[in-house]
Amino acid sequence: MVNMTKLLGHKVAFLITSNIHKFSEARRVLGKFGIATAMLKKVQKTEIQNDKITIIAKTSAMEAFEKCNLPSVVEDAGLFIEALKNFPGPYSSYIFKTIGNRGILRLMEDVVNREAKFRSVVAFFDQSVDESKCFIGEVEGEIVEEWRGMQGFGFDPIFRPLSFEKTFAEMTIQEKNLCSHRSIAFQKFAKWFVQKP
Ligand code: ITT
Repeated sequence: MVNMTKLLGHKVAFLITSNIHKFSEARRVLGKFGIATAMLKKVQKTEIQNDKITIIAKTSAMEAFEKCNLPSVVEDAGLFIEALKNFPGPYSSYIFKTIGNRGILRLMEDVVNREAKFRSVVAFFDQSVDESKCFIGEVEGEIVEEWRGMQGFGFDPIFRPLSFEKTFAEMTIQEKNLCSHRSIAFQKFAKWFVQKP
C-alpha cells in the first residue's frame, strides 16, 4: 500500500478544514519541520453531541479518513472564558456565528475577571493507529475591553495572550504562531509525525 503521508520524499499532512486562516497558520508551523500541508475542504460536519473538543477532533479525524481514505489531520479549537464558566468552549463555532465578538464583549461588560484561554486539539487518524492520536495546545490570556485589530479570524480581535500587548488580530501570522494554542498543538503533532514510519 502506498504510504500517503510521504509524497516524492516529503512528509505530507492532509488537514481537513474549511478555515483558510487555520490552514495558513498550521502550514507555517509544519513547514518548519519539513512537512508539507495539503488542505482538504471539510464538506460536511457531523454535529456531535459532546462538550469535549478532544472527542470532537478525534471523531472528525476518523470520519475524514473513512470518507477520503487519506491520513487525516483535524484541528478543533475553542475559547474558554473563566468568568462565563468556560463558555463558549466546544460551542465556539456556533457562538461566533450567532452573537459573535460583539455579543461576547456585551456578556463581559462590567466583568472584572477577564481571564480566558484558547485550546486547540490536533487529531490524526490513518490505518496505522488504533485510535486518533491527539496533541493539545493552550494559550492563556484575557478578553480585552474593546475590539482591537483587523488580522486573523474569529475571536482574534478580543483575545490578548498573556505577556503580549497585542491582541491576536493585531499580530501577523508569524507573531501569532510564536504563542498560539494552534502553533503549540501543531508543533507537538509535527515532532511525532516526522518520526512516524
Ligand atoms: P474547521 O472547518 O476546521 O472546523 P472552524 O472555523 O469551524 O474550522 P473550529 O471549529 O476549530 O474552526 O473553531 C471554533 C471557533 O472558534 C471558530 O469558529 C473560530 O471562530 C474560533 N477560533 C478557533 N481558533 C481560533 C483562533 O486561533 N483565533 C480566533 N478564533 C478562533
